[in-house]
Amino acid sequence: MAILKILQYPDERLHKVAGKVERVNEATRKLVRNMAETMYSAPGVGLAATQVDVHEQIIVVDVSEAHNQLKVFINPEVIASSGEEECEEGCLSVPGIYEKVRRAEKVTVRALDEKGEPFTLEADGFLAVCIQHEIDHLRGKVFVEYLSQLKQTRIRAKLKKRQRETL
Ligand code: GNR
Ligand code: NI
Repeated sequence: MAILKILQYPDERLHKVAGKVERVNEATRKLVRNMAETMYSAPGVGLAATQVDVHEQIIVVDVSEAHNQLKVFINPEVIASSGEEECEEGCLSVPGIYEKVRRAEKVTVRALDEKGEPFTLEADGFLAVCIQHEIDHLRGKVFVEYLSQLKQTRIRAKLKKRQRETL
């Protein structure tokens, strides 16, 4: 297994749109294992392949306290959503920044699992927030893009400065 390098905002590769996984094979499963290890070690509750510079529709999520409920979504699609909820979000690609984002309260997601089998999951609460945050990454969207232009400019400047100082 391996810890993968997570792209840091503002990096234009975070805005690439991920392509569909054509077939789920051993290489897909190896990437999933490495993404899970990277997420747990960060630590984080989710990770999208986009964040490790792989532009395929793969996400891993685990919102359990014991880190024993890994969920893998390949080619995920939100097929239904309802309600609205605001949650303070963070992102491993935008370290140290936490801001409130409004999203659907409940989502129904259709995806393939790591065996390539289709499944449907209904999620609410924090799991629903995380799934939407990760699917956004696959579309090239980072949560700060929901904020005002002023906040985005400030966050970009802050992270660029920090990246210069830690080189
Ligand atoms: O670890 C993470 N925490 C988090 C908190 C609130 C809303 C979303 C998230 S996802 C984030 C990991 C991450 O960046 N995934 O893309
Ligand atoms: Ni993120």
